[in-house]
Amino acid sequence: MKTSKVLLVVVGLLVLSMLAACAAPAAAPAAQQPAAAAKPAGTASCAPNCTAKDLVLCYPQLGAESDWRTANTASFKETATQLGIKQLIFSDAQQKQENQISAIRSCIQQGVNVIALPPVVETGWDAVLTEAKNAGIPVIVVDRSVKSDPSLYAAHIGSDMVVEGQRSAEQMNKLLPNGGSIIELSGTTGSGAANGRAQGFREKLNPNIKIIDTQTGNFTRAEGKPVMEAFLKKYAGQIQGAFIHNDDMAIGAIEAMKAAGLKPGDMKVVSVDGTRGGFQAMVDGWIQADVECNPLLGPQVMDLAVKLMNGEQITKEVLTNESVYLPDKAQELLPSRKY
Ligand code: GYE
Repeated sequence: MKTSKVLLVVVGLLVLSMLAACAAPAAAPAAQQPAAAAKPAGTASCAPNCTAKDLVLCYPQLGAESDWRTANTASFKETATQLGIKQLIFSDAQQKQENQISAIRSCIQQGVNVIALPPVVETGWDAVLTEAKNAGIPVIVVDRSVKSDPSLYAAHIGSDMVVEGQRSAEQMNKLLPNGGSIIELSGTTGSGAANGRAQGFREKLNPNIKIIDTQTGNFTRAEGKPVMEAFLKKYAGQIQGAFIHNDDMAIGAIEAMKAAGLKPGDMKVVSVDGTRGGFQAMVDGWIQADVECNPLLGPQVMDLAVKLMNGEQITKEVLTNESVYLPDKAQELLPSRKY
């Protein structure tokens, strides 16, 4: 019968294939083969002997909004020259994420060894980080953080912005022991620096101190001034203190305070960065505490970049050592400030 014949053939074939499988030498699947230790992605052909001279580094800087940023850019350019790296591909995104993304894409196309990214904001990086990863180019996140899966970048080097916010609150607590109303001049909306500082500040601020308003000044002097002007109009005579997310905005805000007839110390100001401008404002009595944030990250980033090229094991999160400066030491330390 037709069906029985077909069945016979099928069974026959089955038996044959089983016999063949038994007779064949067991070929181990590729994954089980004792592979030579895989080189981490991003390892360069010069590994393990790559030096800074082999490094082509992409640095899509986020902007030139502050003295901190100027010092950060200078640190990268000076370190690149000092170490004699092969090439530093530098660009300025003018505080626009889309500009940083296109700069990264251009670096991927040029086949750089490593990309160091100071992200203007925290979110929206997944696509371009995936593109870099797929191209085998490691990304070191510099300064501000990203909210992306850590598998998408090699490491982060920068400050703990939450700790900076906590330190700022501790200073404000000391300056206003009986409590009071304060305003907050915040950094770029959505940036890791502004988010972290705002969070840490709220975590440690005494409950008798109330933040009555918060506005962004985008980390610039130009925007810090009108924001303080508006605060002083709206809350005339009601503000005892100000938490200002960076020295540049503080310097802009101080101009507005002077114009409104305030005297140094009338409003307690806690600022962040510790730039020369911030130190001068402490000497002049306008800033009562300056929480340090270190921009001189060039040497650490380039050292790490060479390690990545060599396929070396690296630390994923590298935090900068920082402290708090008060007016009593400002005069003495000002001449030695590097930024
Ligand atoms: O505090 C500010 C700059 O991201 C830490 O950005 C940096 C901040 C810094 O514009 O001055």
